[in-house]
This record gives sequence, C-alpha cells and structure tokens, in this order.
Amino acid sequence: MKIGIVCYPTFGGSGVVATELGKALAKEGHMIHFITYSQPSRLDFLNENLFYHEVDFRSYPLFEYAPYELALASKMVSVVKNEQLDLLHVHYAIPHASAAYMAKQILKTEGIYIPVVTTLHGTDITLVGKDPSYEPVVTFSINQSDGVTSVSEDLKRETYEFFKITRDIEVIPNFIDLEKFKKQKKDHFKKAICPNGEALIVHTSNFRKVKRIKDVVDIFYNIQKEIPAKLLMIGDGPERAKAEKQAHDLGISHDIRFLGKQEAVEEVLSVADLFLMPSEKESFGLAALEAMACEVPVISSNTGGLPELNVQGVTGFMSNVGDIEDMTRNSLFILDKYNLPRFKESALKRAKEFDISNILPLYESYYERILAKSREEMLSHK
Ligand code: GMT
Repeated sequence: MKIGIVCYPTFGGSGVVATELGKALAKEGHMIHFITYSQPSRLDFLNENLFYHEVDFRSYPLFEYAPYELALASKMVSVVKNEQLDLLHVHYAIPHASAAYMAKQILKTEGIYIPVVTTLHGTDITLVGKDPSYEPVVTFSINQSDGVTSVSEDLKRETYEFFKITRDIEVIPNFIDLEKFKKQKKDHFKKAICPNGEALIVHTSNFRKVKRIKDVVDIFYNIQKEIPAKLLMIGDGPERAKAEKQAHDLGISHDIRFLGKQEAVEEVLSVADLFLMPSEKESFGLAALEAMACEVPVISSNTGGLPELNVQGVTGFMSNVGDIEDMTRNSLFILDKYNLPRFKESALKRAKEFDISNILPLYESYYERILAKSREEMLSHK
C-alpha cells in the first residue's frame, strides 16, 4: 500500500504514534510518505520505503497568520498525484482532517479518489475540538472521513457524546515497540542521579496545563518527606518555569532535575522506579505505556482512557484527579521494597499486550476495509 501520513512532527504523543506507525508499516513493505511541516522527531532511521515531504507555507505581508491548512491541502494533492497514493491517514483532527477533506475534493475534480482515515488522539476532541471556534469544522471533517479511529474506548465515547457523529469509530489503542523499549539499564546514570540508592521517580510530558505539573511536584514533595527520593522531569512546555519555581519555594530543587526534551526517553525510564501521570485528561497515556514497557509502575489519575491501560493495584494505582494524598500513599506502597518487584513485573507484562506486533495488523486490516469500501463507493458513482 502507498500511504500518506499527516501529523504534528513535534514531541506530542500523536506525532510519536504517527511516526512509529509509519516506520513499522515501512518495515512491512508499505510505501510511507510523511507530509508534515518539519521532519518528524522520531523519523530517525533510513528505510527505502520511507519518504518525507515538507509543507512549505509562505508568509506574506497581508497574512497576520499564514494559512497553513491551505499549504497542507495543496501538498497532499501534489503528493497523492505524484506518488499515486492509495490512502491518506491524518493524525489529530485539527486541522489535518479538514485539510484532507479539501485535498480529497480537489482530487475528485481530476477523477482521483483518495480515502481519508482520521485518527483522534485526545485534545483534538476533549479540549481544542470542543471550542466553538473549531467544533463545526471538527464535526464536519470527522463525518466526511472515510474511516475514523480513536486511541481508546473512552475517547470514542466522548466523541459521540459531544459531537454529532454519524459514522462508526474504530478503537485502535496506542502501541509500543518493545524491542526498542527493552530495558537497557544505564546503571552509571542511576548512580549519578541517586548516589545513595534513592528511589527514582520520573515524569515525562509536554508540560501543558492538562498534565497538572504542580501535582507531580506536590506528590514528590510528600514522597521525599517519607523516603529518600529523586525526581526527573523530562520534556518542556508552558508549565515548566512554574514547576521550577514551585520546587525552589518548597526547598526541594536539589532533588528535582528538569532535563528538558530528550530523544532517548527509554534510557531514563530504564532506571526509574515509578512514573507519575496525574493528568486532568488523558485519552490514552502513551507516556505511561512507555514507562510500563521499561518495567516502571504508574501512579496516574483515573481520567479518560487511563483505566484501559493502568490496572488498579497491579501495574500501579489510579486516583481521582487532584487527589495528591491518595497518589502519595499509593506511591509509597509501590516503592516499598517488598512490593516494587511485582509491580515492575506486572507493568512490563501489561505493556506487552500493546506491542506493535499486536496493533499494526489492526491498522493494516482497517486500511484494507476502508480501501475496499471506497472502491465500492467509487464504482457506484461512476
Ligand atoms: O498530550 C500529549 O502528550 C500530546 C497529545 C497529542 O495529541 O499530541 O497526546 C494525546 O495523544 C496521545 C497519543 O495518542 C495519547 O497517548 C495522549 O493520552 C493524548 N493526550 C491527552 O489526551 C491529553
């Protein structure tokens, strides 16, 4: 199959999923064309089936905001034509699904029919998509997609609940390449961070409000009052500076390291004892799955799709959003030396269920179904 993948190329979860999916499909022999505004950060290896097309959107004195969607739609049109793509798969509804709709209509005028699959990732539905300034376009472009997938049952439920959706949504969960995330112990790194055998706690995110970074620091503050511990904060974003100040005000700066964006997150996770994800909303929680793949148990909120990943009392614990006390209590329980080994083992066992080898066939057979359906529709219109 020749597939065009459109996504955000940055460190966000949707871009990671889209890029890893494209890489895995290319390994299976599909021709994958990434159409993005810069090279996806995880597009880090050479494969004869992988191609990258950069969307160049020009600025013009008249534009206060350059019309990115138009440049993206035009690029999709040219890539579909030049590379004779079979299907476009867009990740994150805004603005990718509506740009794909426009590209599809343009191509139709030239007798080219290209099916579009839209994957809903989370905030495109639960936050930004609900905003009245986007909602009508989001609803329309989801309904106009030939196929729609969602990364969890909960996100699917929320999509139907809030938007007037007239089509089926297929749930295909996030996945992990366990081969890549196989525990590669960097003991020297752990020794440098935790010289006295402290517990190592990790949080990774894009430091947006929805991640409740303040809760991460508060939970850690409570933990380190009880046991020696260190916290690594990986990633960057709007809430980072506030968290650094909070750590300073609480007098625990020396126990928290803000590492910024990291490419090899698995190397840090491989030496961690506990992962914190107290998010306000989380459609799936890919970062938690990455932690589990490195044998790290998870303390999370019980919001969104997290209960579909984190198994209560087995791979970690879930608490109500903002329940710092409960999250602290559960963290201390997991970190107890008699409990930690079984939580670690269960976390890895659960992560294996989401291995790419289990999830990739779901996407491939979904593409086949959508292609077959769209061929039928095309023939009936001729
Ligand atoms: O929140 C992020 O980390 C980024 C965001 C995105 O769309 O780039 O992530 C969403 O998609 C991920 C991949 O499907 C999910 O694992 C995350 O749970 C989801 N984030 C939220 O729902 C807040």
